[in-house]
Amino acid sequence: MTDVSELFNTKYPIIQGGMANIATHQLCAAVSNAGGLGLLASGGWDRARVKEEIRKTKALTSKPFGVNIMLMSPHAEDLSDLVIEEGIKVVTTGAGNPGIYMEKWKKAGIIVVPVVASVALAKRVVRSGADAVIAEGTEAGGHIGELTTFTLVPQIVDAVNVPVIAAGGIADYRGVDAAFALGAKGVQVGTVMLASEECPIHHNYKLKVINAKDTETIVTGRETKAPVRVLKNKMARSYIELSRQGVDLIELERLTLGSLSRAVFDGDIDTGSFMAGQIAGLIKQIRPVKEILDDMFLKSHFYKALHP
Ligand code: TUI
Repeated sequence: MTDVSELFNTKYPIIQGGMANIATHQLCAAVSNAGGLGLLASGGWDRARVKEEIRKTKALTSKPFGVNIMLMSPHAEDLSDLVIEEGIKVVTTGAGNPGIYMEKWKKAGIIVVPVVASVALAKRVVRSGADAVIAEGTEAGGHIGELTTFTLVPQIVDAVNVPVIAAGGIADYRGVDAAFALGAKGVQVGTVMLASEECPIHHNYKLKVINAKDTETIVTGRETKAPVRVLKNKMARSYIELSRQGVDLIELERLTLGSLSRAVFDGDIDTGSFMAGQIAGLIKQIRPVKEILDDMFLKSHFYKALHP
């Protein structure tokens, strides 16, 4: 196999990250139409809402696309059946171990690609039938593990016999080449897609990404065992301050409730939760998805060598 473009039947070996409330049909179809594997993020949505998004995506693209299932969602079980009924080709999972769904997905012919943040989980999901794994480093936005992309990717490459897709900290051709040098066969990107023209988020969110400097992200929620990387703002600072003071977890949860929606839909600079990765500092412009992808791969030495 040259790279995961063969596995996904795409032009480029790239998956768009499954960003809750953000990766809807507009972004997913744009990425698939531009030669990547678009992904619908089901986040905390219920079956009916995800079905609607799948139908809308099918109307916008004839190219392959995938669905991401966030395993902490109360709807994960329902959605695990929906992807089979809808004939979805690729399923990625996040924030947990998808083991209990693997058998039925494999039987349905779905390409299953779990996001993992450790060698142990990578091995476990490959044993239960995963076709590839996404090794996501702690540079990534949203819910994260401990290890960096640079350390995680080669360790997982050596530990499993399926293609590894690198995620966390990749936003241009240099990141793609670094990932391939570590042994990855593809990349997943999220943050750079936030700054695409097609991404259906509030303009303030995009501005926050393109104006971010290198040290602009911070990790909240370490105490609740659900660390989440966000761009610094009033909300993130008060969360960190309150948790330092030992405020109880229920109080902290109340503070964050609905904060991602406030960022995505309302562009609420003060109380929104603007999830983004550390590479935000590298991203300076809002561009069409096709330009982002073409630039990322047509300048990549590895891609050019593999696709002469
Ligand atoms: O899932 C993500 N990123 C996300 S999910 C999300 S929604 C959310 N919001 C607040 C708190 C929690 C979730 C926002 N961003 N990325 C994939 C990912 N999966 N990153 C890390 C992991 C992961 C971590 C630990 C996967 C498995 C794991 O261990 C599970 C186990 O059972 O060993």
